[in-house]
Amino acid sequence: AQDCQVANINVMQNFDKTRYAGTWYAVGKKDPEGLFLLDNIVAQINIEEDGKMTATAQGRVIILNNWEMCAHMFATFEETADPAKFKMKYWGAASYLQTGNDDHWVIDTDYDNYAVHYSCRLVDADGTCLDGYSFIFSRHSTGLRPEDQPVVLQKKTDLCLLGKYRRVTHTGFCESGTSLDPQ
Ligand code: AZE
Repeated sequence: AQDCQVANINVMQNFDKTRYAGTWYAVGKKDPEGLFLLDNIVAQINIEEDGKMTATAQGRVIILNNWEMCAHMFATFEETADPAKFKMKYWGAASYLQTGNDDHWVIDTDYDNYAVHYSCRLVDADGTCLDGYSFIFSRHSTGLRPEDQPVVLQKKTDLCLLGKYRRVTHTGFCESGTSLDPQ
């Protein structure tokens, strides 16, 4: 919806979590307030034997003024009445990382190439989002395919977040074994 009301945001129709499973590279992000993942962000979505969705994620962070590390995160998802809207409980492999309970909405995906994620943490009195974040995910670490770019651009516009995204680089920081937290 173009009225920027969180309650009117359209999410993926007939969302199929089994097709959403697997590796996603963040190629774009809109940051929330406060500490956040910087770059080299990779999410791995899993469907457990009981059918529940879980995830692991990693990304470069800077914590405690200037301590750069690779954050290893875990998440469990609670389903809601809408199959594309989840509640995500998450925590870090190390205790000094962030824990939280955020919305995890899948706005659009073709499952094989791109996914647009959205999470509003704080809805303002007027119904718009006061603090939230969004990821553009790709199955390819190199970015979106040219044919997916107009689709994603339209979704950014629908979310009232056009111009608020930054590119997420993948330099191998979280693959190089320089992580300081327990693997
Ligand atoms: C997400 C993909 C699914 C699993 C998880 C995700 C989000 C993770 C964070 C992590 C923040 C960590 C910080 C550490 C200092 C949506 C990428 C867990 C928001 C800030």
